[in-house]
Amino acid sequence: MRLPINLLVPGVRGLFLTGALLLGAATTEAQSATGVKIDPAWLRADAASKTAEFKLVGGLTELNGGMNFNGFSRGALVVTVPQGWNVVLHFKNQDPNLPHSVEIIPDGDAVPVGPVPPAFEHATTGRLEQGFSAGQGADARFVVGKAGAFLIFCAVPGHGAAGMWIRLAVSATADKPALATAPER
Ligand SMILES: [Cu+2]
Repeated sequence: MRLPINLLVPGVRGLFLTGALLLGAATTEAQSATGVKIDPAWLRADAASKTAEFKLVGGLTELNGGMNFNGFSRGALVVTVPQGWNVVLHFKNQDPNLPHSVEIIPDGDAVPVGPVPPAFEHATTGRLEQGFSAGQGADARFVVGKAGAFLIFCAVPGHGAAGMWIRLAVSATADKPALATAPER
């Protein structure tokens, strides 16, 4: 009985090792698949007028079939803005294949399938359902009056639920806007 067990142990160890190596490789690939680093030029802040301007690009890369903002999906990019500031989203769609739109929605348990009322007045690009085709876009201007966790969400049916959303954190304590990455959800 001992011999088979002794023979099994190295085999099991080998399996664990292989698993760990594969896991490591998959993680590295997932990170490089994102392919995009934060460009500080995306975000401009003017403290005097309490205005944050954010350049938001639909389908910047091929990640998630083009269903990404600035190359990020599933909450992997976080835009933090102090509560009470003005926000201007300069949205442009660069995806040659799919139309996209933008609205700010509350962070809930499930990402909606299509358009819902925005979390802040005017916090949409319009054309929510049909979206903007490649080369088109619109600005959204709104005031982030309440602190909390929100999503920058594509309302073209199915896109948000497929991962086309990043995060907007409205902070009661931050003194200036910031960009950061986060784990995907
Ligand atoms: Cu979309």
